[in-house]
Parts: sequence; C-alpha cells; structure tokens
Amino acid sequence: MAFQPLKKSKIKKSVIKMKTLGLDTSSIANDFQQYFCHTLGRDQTCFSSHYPYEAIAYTIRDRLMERWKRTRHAYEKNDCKRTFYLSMEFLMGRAMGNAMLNLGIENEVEEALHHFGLHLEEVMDSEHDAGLGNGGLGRLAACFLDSCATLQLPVRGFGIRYEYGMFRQRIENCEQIEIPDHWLRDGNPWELERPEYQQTIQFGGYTEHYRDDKGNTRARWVSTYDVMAVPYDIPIPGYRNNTVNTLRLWSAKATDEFNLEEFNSGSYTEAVAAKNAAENITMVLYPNDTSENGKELRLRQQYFLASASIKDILREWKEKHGNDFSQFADKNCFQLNDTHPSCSVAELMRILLDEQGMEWDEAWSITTKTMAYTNHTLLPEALEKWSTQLFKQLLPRLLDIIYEINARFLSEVSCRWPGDSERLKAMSIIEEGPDPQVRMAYLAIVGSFSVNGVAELHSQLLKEGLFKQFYDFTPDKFNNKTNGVTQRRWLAWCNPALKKLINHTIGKEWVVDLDQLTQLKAHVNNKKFQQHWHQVKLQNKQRLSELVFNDCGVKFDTDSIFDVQVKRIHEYKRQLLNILHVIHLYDRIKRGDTKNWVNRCVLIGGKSAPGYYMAKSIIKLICNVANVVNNDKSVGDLLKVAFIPNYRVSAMEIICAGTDLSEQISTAGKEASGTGNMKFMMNGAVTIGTLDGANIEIREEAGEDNFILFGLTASEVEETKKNYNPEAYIRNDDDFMRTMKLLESGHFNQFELGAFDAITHSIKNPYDPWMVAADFRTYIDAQKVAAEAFSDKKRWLKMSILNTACSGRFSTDRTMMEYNRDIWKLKKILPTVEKK
Ligand code: 26Q
Repeated sequence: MAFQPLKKSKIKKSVIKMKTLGLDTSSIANDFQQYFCHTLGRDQTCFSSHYPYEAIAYTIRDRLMERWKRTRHAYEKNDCKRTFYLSMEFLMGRAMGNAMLNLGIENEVEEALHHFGLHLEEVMDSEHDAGLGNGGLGRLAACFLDSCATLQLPVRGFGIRYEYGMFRQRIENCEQIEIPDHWLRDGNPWELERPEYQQTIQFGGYTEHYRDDKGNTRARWVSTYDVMAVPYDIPIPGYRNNTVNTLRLWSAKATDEFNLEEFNSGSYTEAVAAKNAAENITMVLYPNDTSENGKELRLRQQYFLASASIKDILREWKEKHGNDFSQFADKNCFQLNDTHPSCSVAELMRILLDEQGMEWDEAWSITTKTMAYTNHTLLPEALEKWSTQLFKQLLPRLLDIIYEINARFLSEVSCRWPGDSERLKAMSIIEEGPDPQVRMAYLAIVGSFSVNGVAELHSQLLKEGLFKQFYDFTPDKFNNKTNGVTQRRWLAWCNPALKKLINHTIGKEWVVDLDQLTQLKAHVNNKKFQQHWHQVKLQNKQRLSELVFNDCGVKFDTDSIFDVQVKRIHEYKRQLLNILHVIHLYDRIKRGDTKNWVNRCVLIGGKSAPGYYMAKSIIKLICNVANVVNNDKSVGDLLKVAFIPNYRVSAMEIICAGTDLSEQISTAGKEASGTGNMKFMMNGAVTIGTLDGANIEIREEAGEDNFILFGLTASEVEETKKNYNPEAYIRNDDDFMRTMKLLESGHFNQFELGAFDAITHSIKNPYDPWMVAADFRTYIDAQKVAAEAFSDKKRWLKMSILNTACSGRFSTDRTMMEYNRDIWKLKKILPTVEKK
C-alpha cells in the first residue's frame, strides 16, 4: 500500500497552518529562485524555457493553495448546497495566464521574471494546452468553472484525466495528420494527486439476488473486475475574490489485489497486460464531436466518470451525515453536460438501492431531484445510443435498473395516454429492434428535473422536434440557458490592448459585470476613441498575422479585412460554403472583375474527426485552394487564404482578438448555440451569419445594422427540403455556375484526379441536408455587403465598437446566474477567514 495511515503521529493543526504568501514582486522572485535553483536544480546554463515555466507555475500555484483550502473549508463548514458539473470534457487551455489574471499578479510576475532576465511571454509559451475536450461543449465547461468561482458558487467540476488529450493536427500534403497529444509528458504543475480519495469502479460480472435481514429481496452486483479511480484536483481561481474552486479529474489505475492474484498464479505477463487494460480507460479522449456509437471503451469511460464522481460525493455525504439521506436532494445537484455522464442516473439509483438499502420510490425521488441535463445538439443522428448487449456485458446491474426505470416510466405515460402504443414505442428508453439500444438522452430526460438547451432557438426546437413527446409529458422540466464565454479569458486576458482602452474609457467593472460594456455606446461617435479602437485592432491583426505567417507561411496584410472561421470541421458548419465564396472571389479576380475591391485575408482552422471522410476532404479543398490562390502572382494582396493547423484554445486567444469578420454560417437549425461567435463579438468582430443558434441573440443584441445576415431560416430550410433542386440554383446563377466549373475543372486538384468529386456531388445532391447550394447566392451577396461596410472605415469601426458594447449578455457569469436561479439554487459562499 503506497499510502499508509499515520498511527503514532498526529499532525499539529496549530503548527502546520499555511503561511500567507506575498503577492509582491520580491516574494514572487524569491520563490521563483527557490524553485528554479533548489527544487529543479537549474542555473544560468539552463537553455530550456520549460524550467522557468515550471518554477513560476509552482510559485503561482503556492499562492492559490491557501485560498483553495479556505474555500473548501467554507463549503464544509456551511454544509451548503453544492452542484457537481459532470462532463467528459474540460477544454481548459493554459492555466498560468488565467491564474495570474485572477490573482491580480500579472505585473509582479512579469517584473520578477525580468529580474532574472526572463520574458514572461516566452516562459508562458512553454505551457501545454490542457486539451481535454473536442470543442464547444468542453470549452463551455471550462468557462462555466471560471464564472462559478468568480460568482463564489460552490460548484465542483468532475471529469476525466486523459493521458492523451485532443490530437495535435498537422497538415501534410494538404491533408490532416493526427499526432497524439501526450500533454502530461513534462508533468503538470497545476494538478494535485489525491490518492486518499480513490474509488473502486466495477465492471462486468452479474446481478445476484438475495434476501436481506428483513426478508426482502435485494440485488447486488457480483463477480466484477474492478478498476481504481484516482482523483487529481485542479484549482479554479475566481477573479480577485479569494475563492478557489476545484476541478476533479479521475485517472484509472489497476487495483493492487488484482495484480497480486495474477502474479501469485505465476502469470506475470498477463498481470501486466491486465493492468494495462484497466489503465487504458483514461488513456485517450475520443476525438469526435458528434457521438461515435458503440465503442466499448467509450462506454467504460462514461461509466467510470459517473461512478467515481457519485461515489466521491456519497463518501463526503456519509462522512458528515451518516446514512441519513433525508436532506441529500436539498444539498446536491448533478448537472450532466450532455448525455455523456448520464449513466449517473442509474448509478445513483444502484448505490441508493443496493448499497444504502433504500426502497425504489425513495431512491427515485432523490435521483430525480438531483439530476439536471443539458442538451447540446439538434442532430438526431448525434443522440447517444448503446446496445443493450454491450450494456449487459459491461454494466449488467445498471441495465437492470434502466429496464426498471423504463417500465415505471412507460406505465406513467400509458396512464396519461391509454392505448397509445405508438407513443410508448417512441418514448421508450429502450429502442426496440434486432439489436435493442439504450437511448441515453431519454434516460437523462426521465431521470432529471431540468432539461435545458443552450440557446433560445435550440431550446425551442427541442420542444417542437427532437423531444416533443417528452415536452408534452413534462413541460415544466424544459428550459433554456443561452451559452456564454468568460470575459476574463476571452477579453481581459487575450486582448490586453482592448482591455486597456476599455478600462480607460469606462473603468474596470466589466471584468465582473459584462453589461457595463454598454457604456461604450456613448463613445461610439467619439473620433479619438474610434482612432484608439482602430489602433488596437490593427495591433491585434499584426499579432494574428505573425501567427499565420509562422504556422502557414502566408503573409496577411493588416489593411485587408481579416475574415475568419475557426471551429470543428463539420458539414453542418459549412466551411464548404466559405471556400466556395473564396473560389468565387478568385474567379472574379481572374476575370478582372475587381472594381471597388476590398483586399481580403481568409483564415480557416479546425480539426476533423479522424474518420470523417467529408470533413477531411473539405480541409484538403481549403488547403489546395489556398495554394493556388496564394501562389498566383496576379492575385497578390487582393486575396489570401490560409488554413491554420492545430486550432486550439491558445490559438483562439490570438485569433479572436485580430478578427474583423466572424463566420457563423451553419445551416439554420443545426448549430445548438456556438460560442466562438461570442468570443469574436466580444473582441469587436462583426458577424456574418445565419439565423442559427446564439447568432439570433447576438443579432438581437448588436442590432440588425451591426450583423450581416444571410440564408434560409430554420423553418425555411425544412420547407425548402421538400423539393430541393440544387442544380437549379447553380444553373440560374452565373457566379455559382463559374464557381462550380472552376471547382470541377480540376483547377485545384491538378495531379489528384477526382479528389473533390465527393464534395461537388454533395453540393448537387437533392438530399444534401446542409443546403449549401440554397444559401450560396445570399451568402455571396452578404459578403459583398461586408466588404462594402469594411471599406467605409468609420462605419466599420462603429459596427465593431457596438458589437463589443452589446456583448454583455454573452458572459458565462450571466449564464451561471441563470443556472443558479432556475436549477441549482446555491448560495454564494465566501472563503473562511483564518484566525490569526
Ligand atoms: C459522444 C459519444 C461518443 C464519442 C463522442 C461523443 C461526443 C463528444 C463530444 C459527442 C459530442 C461532443 C461535443 C459536442 C459539442 O461540442 N457540441 C457543441 O456544444 C456547444 C456548447 O453548448 C454549442 O455551442 C455547439 O453549438 C455544439 O455543437
């Protein structure tokens, strides 16, 4: 046993007390020196930026430790209600800048490092992104944690500590190559291992029934093979408020007993192999941003997260309340980030029934008062399903419970609608068929007291479409919580020049109250302010253009309009429409149709799921078009195109600040919300977009004049689908015709015959669900409007300023206050003040 309890010794509380560490330059410099020279054993001959990074990271982390402890202590002492945010993804990015900002020690750290001849920026660049997420859903979880800590809400994140995060993307021969992201290789100074809180997670085996002391039949899950879940805690500092919340990430470890058994029976290699199998559970993040169904390891991961987290909460509960669960539902809430952690519903039931010996009704009442579910997709094909066969093999006891939940649920439905067997079939948690499936979204809805979408339109469409029958049955569960982003990272941190200008103009309150930005409206016509705004944008465009040159070798001229689309590559997000516009512009240049031309730099970035053929083809098309356009002397500065490899959080921090035009061009009714759209808006980009997801709310806030709209609405999309004829759109539009001709001529795939056939076919397919052809014309026209607006410098500046000024609603502070008001009902808790 690696961790033995102290028997004879007892640590003296009065002596072990934490020191309050100074936040001044000289304290920081002293500690840095201590870590650098003594702990890490380096000196002036050190040539790597890693050790300075590690030393300063520990120095900063030390300053979070005491606040962390005091926050934990306050939650414990208050015995307050708490929320647990369960998510398979937390896309945290880098921690250091955020910690410095929230502690308010950026200048002090910079000065301290300077003292040793070090540049903060270079040192910071040594930090790996924590890429434990695919995209929007994972980054949203990270922004939520930042806002909860800032609002001083007792919220803890639970996730998985993947050894390998989101793959690194390289572009070779215009194609995506996936490279494993071994982000923990050089250690992670931001995590604290907590082996004392490890949990045992069961898999396999079967359900056994037996009689308890009172003669009641009860069930237990036996003959399982077990895996240990070891928690690693990451501090989540609030903004200058001494609160430090926790993100707890679980890592899989083989059990010691298991190894011993195999070992004693003489099968050394089998023992090691089995250890590997157990530890594989948390090895790698699944790189799909829509569900990839049926993968056993993924279901293992999901149950591992659910079981470890719930057991952890019950351990804490029982330490304080013993076996009294009467208050449990009043004091705990589990927010499920999509269906990925929805095994939690059945797992909490299992523990209450089998381990606490509760009756069904009591256990169900507790479960359905504590679970809340957030949906993040409108694509029916993205709803998670698991075959009951796989479930039975891996989690037999959970499947029993799911069947029972379903039986009781369906009997309620049939009371309400007697004899309506079609409805029962449609609403059943089990989808019947040759290979019956567990519908995880239905399990989550039935098991939760709250079901929310992530933008107004999305929540509306859930009620009318995907979950209509559930809405009819329990309308009160359904609600909307429009997403947001944290302005600490996505404005104050990533855009220091704009931060300075805003602070100077309206003060600093906006950092914790983003609605304050409306005060900027008063300055929108002020010449001097406009000039400043322009200079800031130019400076940020310079920074972005350096990034693009380093990563793509393409020169972006800062006088051009910077037209940017960065997000996961997916057909519904329509990067294809973007590149069709680029081809159209190229065609115009080649034809000499360049009157009133506005120079344009188009930047596209994002990762494709490794097995998603169409998305990969789209990346290839973008890169091929970029090569042709950028190497055509007759194009020059009129048009530049770049695909930025390995799009990630730390790249977005530079990209969003330097963008003029934000591309949010998904097929209406498909993007649940989007959050990149909000980051761009906050940093003064103008959106060109469809009426989809949160774009609608962005346009409402910014005003019609400050948003460039195009495309079919969600209901028009459905209407148009009925007799959609893409070839007619092409035929009747000269620009479209020429664009398609260029694409089909092989101009962009000279030595790669047929490389883009699948793409051209998809555009012409009458069943193209993404309706690219239907929106081509209005998109091209809207782009022209954008170019005209940009060429009118004053007008564009005003649009830019107003976008930032109106972005207050899109702070996750607002989002979290709404979750708290309607769902969690937590009290704000201040960290305890330790007596001197
Ligand atoms: C599920 C099962 C198996 C393998 C992978 C998955 C999986 C993983 C990630 C399914 C979905 C995701 C991620 C989804 C996602 O990021 N959705 C986005 O969520 C954002 C935050 O709410 C929204 O703004 C976006 O509109 C939505 O696309």
